[in-house]
Amino acid sequence: NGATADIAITTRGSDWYFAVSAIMAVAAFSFIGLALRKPRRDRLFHYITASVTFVAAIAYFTMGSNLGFTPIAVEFSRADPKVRGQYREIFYVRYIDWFITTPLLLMDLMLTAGMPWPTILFVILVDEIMIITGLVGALVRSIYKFGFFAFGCFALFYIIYHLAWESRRNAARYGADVSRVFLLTGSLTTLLWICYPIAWGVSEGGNVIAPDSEAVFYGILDLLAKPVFGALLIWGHRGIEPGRLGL
Ligand code: RET
Repeated sequence: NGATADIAITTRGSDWYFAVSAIMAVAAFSFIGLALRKPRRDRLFHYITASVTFVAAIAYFTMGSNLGFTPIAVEFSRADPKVRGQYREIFYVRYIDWFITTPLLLMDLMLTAGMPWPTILFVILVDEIMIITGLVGALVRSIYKFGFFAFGCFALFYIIYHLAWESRRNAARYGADVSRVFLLTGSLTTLLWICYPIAWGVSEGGNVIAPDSEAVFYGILDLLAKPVFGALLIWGHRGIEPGRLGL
């Protein structure tokens, strides 16, 4: 066991990752099932949200199988700061998931708010910058890590400003029901997305918590940000004609 003895790797995470994967898959099929009961024109938010949960199901299946990670040298051991030359597993597959799913979640929100495509595409670009800087930061040595992290946090601030201010005001123009579903899902998103850099800071960033705890932290965030968010969004859209939002 010499090769794995000095790499901090999740030991009990696998079952949990598989469980999250199963929940994501059930959510995805449920969203598709709900879509099939609607006329084709009214399925946009079902399709977007089902895609998000399908991609997450595959990412979590990958992590449950102990794949999609790479060992990265950490400066200090979590257990004993005097011990050097240790490694931690960094799940790069998370970032492949986020690169695909966070733009879709932003589309869910900004299309609900009736925002125009140029604005949506620009905010999505900023979101991709956030994910990529997070990935690079996760993979490089710790003296560089927090430089990339800072860029990612700036990007997140910009996204939150757009949701909390520009999109919220725009949604209000479409009536009380649109405003209500945007406020609910937008607030949930703001609250949850701020927790991701915290999880990153204590996992990939600072190697403060164990990979088992990382699995739980990100897993709960992802369950709230994808299936729970998606269910609320689709439920909130029940009385809203997509045509009213210009879709
Ligand atoms: C990183 C590190 C760099 C700084 C910031 C981050 C934010 C990530 C976020 C991820 C959201 C993911 C979601 C996934 C799917 O449900 C990349 C961790 C700000 C906000 C919502």
